[in-house]
Amino acid sequence: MTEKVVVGPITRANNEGHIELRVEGGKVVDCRSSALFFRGFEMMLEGRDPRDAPYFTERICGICSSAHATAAAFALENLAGVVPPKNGNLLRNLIFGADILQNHVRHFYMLALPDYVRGPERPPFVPRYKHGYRLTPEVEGRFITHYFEAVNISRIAHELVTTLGGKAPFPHGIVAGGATVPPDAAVILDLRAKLSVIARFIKEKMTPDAQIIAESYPEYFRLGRRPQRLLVIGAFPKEPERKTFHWPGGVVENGTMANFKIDPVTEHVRHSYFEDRPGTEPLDAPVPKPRPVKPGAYTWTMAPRYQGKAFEVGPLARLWVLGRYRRGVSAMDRLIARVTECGHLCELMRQWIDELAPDEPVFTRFETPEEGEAYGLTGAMRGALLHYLRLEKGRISRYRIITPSAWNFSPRDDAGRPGPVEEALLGTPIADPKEPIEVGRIVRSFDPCYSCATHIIVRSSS
Ligand code: NFE
Repeated sequence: MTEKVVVGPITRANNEGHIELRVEGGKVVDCRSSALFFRGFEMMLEGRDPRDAPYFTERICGICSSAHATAAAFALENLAGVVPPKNGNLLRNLIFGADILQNHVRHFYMLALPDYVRGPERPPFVPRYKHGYRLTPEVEGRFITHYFEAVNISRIAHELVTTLGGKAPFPHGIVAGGATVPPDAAVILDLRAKLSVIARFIKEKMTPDAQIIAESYPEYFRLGRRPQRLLVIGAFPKEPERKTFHWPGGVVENGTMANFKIDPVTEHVRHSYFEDRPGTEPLDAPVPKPRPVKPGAYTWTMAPRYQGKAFEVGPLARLWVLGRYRRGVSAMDRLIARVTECGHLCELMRQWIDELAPDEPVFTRFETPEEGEAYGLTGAMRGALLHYLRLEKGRISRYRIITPSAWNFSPRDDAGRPGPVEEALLGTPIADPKEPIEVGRIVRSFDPCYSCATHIIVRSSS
């Protein structure tokens, strides 16, 4: 007998998603991952000044705003042929790095942990499933203490963003041409002090906590597995010209690794609420028109593919390419990789603070070109982020965005092949279809962001 199981809305995620499963013989035999609202930022950008693109695209999402600012700034710099000063590059790396720390600490403690730790009998820990938790009350108590400390640590990380970017979320310090805040001695001292508080928490609490979860729920190294297809776009330029990256790009497939290129990237819309067109259209083609009523469609996310295949993006993919974590591709591997990445990021941020030069410039002036096109590429909190910018008469005539959650939460493609989260859920044993705790654990291991995945605020009524 086949049973339909619906988990929706997916809570403890950035905006809402929806997972529909068919369970047969205690296992998932079919799965659909949906994002149920339309956004359309690309359309809002048409006709605007390209210098506004970082500020506009940041509003796609509060949890990864600096990633969008970075990609948009890179796109305009690439088009204008402008190189920021060394300080500009370092400051942007620091704002973005602090925002990633904010995200990862928040994800581990506030979004993922309640899947494994019961917590006290009060909100936000209830309501919750009754079964599937296995930590002792004593260990749970320590986790809950750390949970509340993590709220403060995540706030301190946001303060770092604010010190250099003016506000958080949606910092104004990342612009085409560099950054906006000169790093004087007081700023540098403040950055160092706050970073050391965050780094200590990550080393002494978050890392051992992740280890305890991994040891207590070892079956999650087997659950949430999918084929080894991992994709990374480089992040954190080592130099202002962006030739090499502290987190390099790469494409891993069944044991082989290759450089990431733009040309093999396509977007399929057969199962998305957009006007149909083949998934072979080039990326610089116009944004497809929304079609909220379309047979066979089940999500507002398009399906990005690389060489026609579904690739997973995120901290696990990044650490794999970097050679710092290569255990497996499962729900627990994703969780551990995200925590591990925080430690590495703190080391890099210390180095960037040391390299700041107080009396040197932070911004390179430039003239906005009238015509042209360019990509802005970076790795965001959740993985590969791509912006495409085309200018005509000095205004944006076309803008395309492919976000990490679009990669991970994509629906089936033109050939009917599932997206990464769908792949990860297929075959999962569901102990109790009334309490499918396994689904939340696997889905949250990808750190879902449905805001970015669908990138308007209101579902179209046309
Ligand atoms: Ni809304 Fe985002 C990140 C981007 S999407 S969180 O990270 O881009 O996955």
